[in-house]
Amino acid sequence: MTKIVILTGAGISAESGLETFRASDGLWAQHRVEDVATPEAFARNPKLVVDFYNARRAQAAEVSPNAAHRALARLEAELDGEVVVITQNVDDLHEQGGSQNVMHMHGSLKGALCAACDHRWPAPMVMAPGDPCPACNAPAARPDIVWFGEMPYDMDALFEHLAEADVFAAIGTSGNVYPAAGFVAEARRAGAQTLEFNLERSAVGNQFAEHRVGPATQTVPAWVD
Ligand code: BJW
Repeated sequence: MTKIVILTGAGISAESGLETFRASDGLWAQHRVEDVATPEAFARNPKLVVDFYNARRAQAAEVSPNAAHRALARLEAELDGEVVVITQNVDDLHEQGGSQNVMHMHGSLKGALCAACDHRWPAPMVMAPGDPCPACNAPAARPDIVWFGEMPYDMDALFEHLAEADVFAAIGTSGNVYPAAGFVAEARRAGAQTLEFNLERSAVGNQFAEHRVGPATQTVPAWVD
């Protein structure tokens, strides 16, 4: 039975209309990463951080899955084997596109997390700093997002999937952020065939055996179908 593990990044959602992080007009061009995506930034200025994620949540609610998301859902439905999508994205376009086996290693815009007791619950469309936690009542609600310096979700399960992969494909990710950037090395160690789908070679592009260069909405359906 073939096992395909797919890592996705902001590039797969770009053609749905969501900005990537490291393009010159991307998210980090308007916000210094240390101002919005670290626990220290949230402690210093919770309103700035919560407003940034409120704006991202509103944008994500406006967009739809594209041909690349839908192709991955077809792959999962039709493959005689297992497809696991590990996404770094905090949107839910994979699920909207029909994928069922999706792991959100960097959290989700749809989630809230208690900074005091780690309870997780569905986020309202507009969060406010100091919203109370429904479990412990501390005024400590924060977006359920994995920031720099924090441990991504489900690491043990992710590494188990990588160790069992026959094929590892990375789609639309720049290879700048670890541990995700190290997954290709892990998959190679497991003997997987490795492919990268991107507009250009990523920072870890030389570790992939194959490259499909171009927009994901073209290269991913061409691979799947
Ligand atoms: C297209 C396209 C189209 C465009 N078609 N392609 C080892 C070495 C050095 C540092 C570290 C290290 N290990 C850990 C660190 C520290 C740190 C880190 O990596 N720092 C680096 C900056 C060096 N990592 C962490 O702190 C992580 N935690 C951690 O490591 O815990 C300890 C641990 C140790 C060992 C094992 C396990 C754990 C946490 C990282 C959290 C990242 N959080 C963010 C923000 C929150 C989410 C959000 O707000 O949305 O997550 S950062 C940001 O980058 C976001 C993304 O998920 C992530 C990756 O970005 P992505 O998706 O690759 O986007 P871009 O914009 O960079 O690239 C887009 C790509 O698409 C480009 O290549 C385009 O060409 C392409 N593209 N359009 C195809 N149409």
